[in-house]
Amino acid sequence: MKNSMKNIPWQDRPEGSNDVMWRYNENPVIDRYAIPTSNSIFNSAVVPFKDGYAGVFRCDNKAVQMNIFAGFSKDGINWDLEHEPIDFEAGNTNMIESDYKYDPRVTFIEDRYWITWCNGYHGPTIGIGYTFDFKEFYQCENAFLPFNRNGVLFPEKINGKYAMLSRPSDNGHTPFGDIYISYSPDMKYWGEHRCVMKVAPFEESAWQCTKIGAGPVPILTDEGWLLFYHGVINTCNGFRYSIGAAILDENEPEKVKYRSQPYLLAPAELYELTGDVPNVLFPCAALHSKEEDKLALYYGAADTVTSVAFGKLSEIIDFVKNNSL
Ligand code: BMA
Repeated sequence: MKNSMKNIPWQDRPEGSNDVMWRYNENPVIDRYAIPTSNSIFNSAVVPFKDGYAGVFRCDNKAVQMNIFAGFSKDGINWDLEHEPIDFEAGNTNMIESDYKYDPRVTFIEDRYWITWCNGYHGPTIGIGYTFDFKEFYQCENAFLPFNRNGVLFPEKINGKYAMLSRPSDNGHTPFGDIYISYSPDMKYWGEHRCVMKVAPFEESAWQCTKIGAGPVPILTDEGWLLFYHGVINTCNGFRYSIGAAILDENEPEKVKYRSQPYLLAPAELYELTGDVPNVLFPCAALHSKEEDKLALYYGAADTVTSVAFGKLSEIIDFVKNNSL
């Protein structure tokens, strides 16, 4: 993929830090009230677009209706978000019902930008849509039956088929959750469902012992697919969401080669610890440049605002390999 970090105001690891990833020092990059109707803007996805970036943003309004909005940026930090939600036309189906939309991911495959999100259809399931220009959008068949969340496409076909990670769930604040992969010849019919990875044993890695879900679109590296994911522990004060990473086999991504035992980022800053849902880091996008060895991770903080963290691609891969479960 072309250098997607070129306009980002990169920051080096802060002096004195040993952490594998570090936060942008002006976080959060998108305020909860960035558009007139919003209560919160978080769990959002960005991609390189034209001479800058485009994105699909989860904006909950002040009635706390969840919907997704297009946005544009020159530098990946300062965003202009549309004030109206995305209005989808029929894509490969006329059945484009949606009670709500949230937690989008975006990736370019072949000739267009594909979007997945959690789509309300008799409960949460995986919605799919596409756009060529972030102006007109088309909605396709839902990928799966309810209940499912965290549908994340791979950025290219694998063995001739589209591939998607997902996390079968329930209709509420699911107290379980493992990551599966499914394949499709046409983005409409999905099958060949395989388990990729399950929660970790409490005594080995408790931050990811209650549920896990895929985050950004996986990145192909020399070691395989780098997958950031969220991991959850159920505490006496509720769920706590942290960020880990795994490396999946390039040709058989249901095979996990490495998986981080320690988290890469966990709630620690005020904007992560307080908000509508405290103690949540929820990554939905990553920009990277292999040549420059740089990565920018976009994550929702406390279900309220959108933030960015940086890391060196090679160091993240080494960290996952050297600290694998
Ligand atoms: C999940 C989803 C996410 C949210 C998270 C933490 O179930 O609803 O959108 O960020 O819970 O509240």
